[in-house]
Amino acid sequence: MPEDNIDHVNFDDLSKRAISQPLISHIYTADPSAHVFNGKIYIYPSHDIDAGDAFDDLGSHFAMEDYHVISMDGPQGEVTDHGVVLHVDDVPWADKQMWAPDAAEKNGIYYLYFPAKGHDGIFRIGVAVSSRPYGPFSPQPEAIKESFSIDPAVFKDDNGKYYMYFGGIWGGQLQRWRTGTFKSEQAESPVAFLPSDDEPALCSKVAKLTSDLLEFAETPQDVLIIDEDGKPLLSGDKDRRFFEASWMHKYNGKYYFSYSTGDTHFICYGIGDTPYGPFKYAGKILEPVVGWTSHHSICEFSGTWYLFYHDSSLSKGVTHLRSVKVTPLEYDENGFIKTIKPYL
Ligand code: FUB
Repeated sequence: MPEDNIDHVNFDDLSKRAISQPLISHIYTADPSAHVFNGKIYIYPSHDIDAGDAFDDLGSHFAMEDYHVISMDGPQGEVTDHGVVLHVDDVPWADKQMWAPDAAEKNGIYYLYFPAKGHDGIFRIGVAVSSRPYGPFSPQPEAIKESFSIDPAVFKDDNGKYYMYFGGIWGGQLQRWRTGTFKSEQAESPVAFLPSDDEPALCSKVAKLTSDLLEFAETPQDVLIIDEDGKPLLSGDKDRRFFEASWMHKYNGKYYFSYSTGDTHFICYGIGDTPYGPFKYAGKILEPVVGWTSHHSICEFSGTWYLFYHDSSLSKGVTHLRSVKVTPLEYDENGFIKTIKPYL
């Protein structure tokens, strides 16, 4: 239920019909990236605030300044907020808009990956390091070399290799990198430089990380999503094409690439045979939630799979004040994910 019709929504009724409730309500949190570290669930979300910026199609109202980490002993367990683990003022290269983060672990070291706009107004992706999953995290002095756009998601494959998926169109600036260099003209238009409707859609990007997990080990390449005929999804296929919020998980040896369709508000996915794809479009994971954005992660805990997601029900529909939630996720006998309706 995106922003239109929001005036007609009875939020008390909607909250009662919601399949799950906010995990925490003393702050607003969004974009939950969940991982199991040391037998506990750790969630790395955005920390939503109201900085007074007006709603626009570039996402200027998402003016977040810091990150918290949330942990739980299990999906039904008590939730701990570990407080501020990284602030934009502590990141030399970053100026503002600390958007959707993710984390990874290697050899007992924890890495927090985050996008932010640099002082030049260009989104880059940074990394900060800690000896504990709940931080605090110390940022690297520079952003990851040749990084751009938003929404990093880091996936560890069974062979110990790590891959970063990233990118987002409109305010996430992916379309402005189409030619390989950043287009600074028409900065106020979220759709300038997008392919036309009958051209292949822009893709999320993927790059293997270096063994120290601090840089790209290769030039990022396209994460292709193909239709039932093996053709790339088109830019005009707005109910299915990639917009932002990449996530990767593995189920029964197959690679599941999931993402948000942005302006059509679905979480969708495709299935592939390698971390690079291509991924054959496989369906919807989550129907639209209250609020404009939808963003998720998927992880297994004690043999059950869970979808972590957000909505704006607690803030009564305020797009940039969201709350993190969790609900079980099921596969059918053919490995397809059963679509989740967030409200009964
Ligand atoms: O939270 C800011 C942005 O909203 C994220 O980076 C996007 O994925 C969307 O959820």
